[in-house]
Amino acid sequence: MNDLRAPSSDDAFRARALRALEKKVLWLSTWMIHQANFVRSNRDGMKIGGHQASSASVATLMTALYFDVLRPVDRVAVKPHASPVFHAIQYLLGRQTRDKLERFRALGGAQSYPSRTKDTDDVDFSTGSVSLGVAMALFASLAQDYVRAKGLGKDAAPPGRMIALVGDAELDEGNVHEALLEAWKHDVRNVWWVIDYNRQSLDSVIIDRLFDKIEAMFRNVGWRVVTLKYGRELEAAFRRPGGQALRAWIDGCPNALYSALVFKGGAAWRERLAHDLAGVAGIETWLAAHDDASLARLMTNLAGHDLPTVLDAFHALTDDRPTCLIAYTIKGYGLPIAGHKDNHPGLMTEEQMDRFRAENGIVPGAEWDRFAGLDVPAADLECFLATVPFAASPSRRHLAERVPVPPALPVPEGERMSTQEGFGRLLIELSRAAGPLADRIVTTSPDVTLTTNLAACRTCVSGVAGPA
Ligand SMILES: Cc1ncc(C[n+]2csc(CCOP(=O)(O)OP(=O)(O)O)c2C)c(N)n1
Repeated sequence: MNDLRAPSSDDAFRARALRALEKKVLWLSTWMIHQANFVRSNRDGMKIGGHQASSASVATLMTALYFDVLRPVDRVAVKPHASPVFHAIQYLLGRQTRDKLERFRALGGAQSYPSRTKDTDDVDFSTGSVSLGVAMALFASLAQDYVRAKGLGKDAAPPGRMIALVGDAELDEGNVHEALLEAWKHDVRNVWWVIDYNRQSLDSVIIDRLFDKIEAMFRNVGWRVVTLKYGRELEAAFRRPGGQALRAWIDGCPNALYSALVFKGGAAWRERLAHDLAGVAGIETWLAAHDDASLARLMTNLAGHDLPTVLDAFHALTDDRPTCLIAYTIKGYGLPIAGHKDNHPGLMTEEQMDRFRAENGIVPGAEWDRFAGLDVPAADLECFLATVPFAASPSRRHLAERVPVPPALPVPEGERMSTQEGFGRLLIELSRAAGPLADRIVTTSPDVTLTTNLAACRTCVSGVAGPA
């Protein structure tokens, strides 16, 4: 360190360190997938796959969360296709091995989708089938409330925030909407759903103006909605002559056209804007002041890729109100496949990867080096990583005390009965016996307490999801 002040007290240093880590997260997640597909030996030639574009879309959001915003008590459901980003972050934090990254999607390697059972780097929720993690984060918050209300938790730490990083297409799944209503019934708290609004799904572009509806839906169930649309550079451009027309143009731009222009790049942006905004005072001068590369950079400066904007938005959430953050992003941001309509399973070619490696200042052979090519010295980054709040405790897992379970349960009296009745009567006996086991039994039956004979069971709370 040149600066004698502690890194954590130096805002400028923090900003530089976070920016460097954001770049490294994008590099490592992209390289991990490339390496698995093009470098690692492949005995049978079968497709390996991986999602470079989906990962790039959330590199900034996840950098902000894991390296600055999260505390050990928080829990995150990571968008399934962003698994490489999660593993890259854990690697930078020293909680994932290079060997597992090199075996991404292979037996024993880092998993395609974050897995609590198969991954070893502290996954909070297994996500894979899209939308399940989203709902899980929400139900985890209800479970947390239950545990705290019953005094079953061990410590008096403040409640964790249950955070889901949500692909916009995940909202097509019905369980998400059921979960929202259920959460409303139970006055859910401490939940953030961060929607990675890249407006691209697997096969298609998200229908325009869907988000008016989605926003209304969240507000309807009492959630705060925070929309992060433009980054600071675009906001500055909107303040220049012609800027209001530019903003109106982007606001009205169909999702499919925006994605296509992102993919085509600066020359295409120039041609389209010169045509559509012809005659608007200030636009011609503004266009002339940018070369193609800087024009493309500016037109893709969405808030979900603008680290300071993202950090400010997260840090502004200081109460426990459930919150939906809609972060405008670009699928494949920072990669040559950005915006391409088929980029969901798309992989960068070897030539594209060679260029990307050079742009990242990484020499062949140094691809896994945690700090290669960054403009912050490695020792300073190690210093910074040692102060990351999320990594402050060595383990985030809690082990519950063992609860004694009777060796046998009395067979319910009676000649004949249905299994449903038998089950209900066994549970009633357990509940009458009271004690720690009874205190911890929660049924998750949705609205079938009577028909499953659980009505007399004093500890059973029907409709609350998740065992304590
Ligand atoms: C339950 C379920 N339905 C459909 C799919 C197929 N599928 C895989 S990815 C995907 C779209 C992903 O889009 P999005 O959630 O917006 O994430 P992105 O990768 O675009 O960021 C779909 C529909 C799935 N995996 N699981």
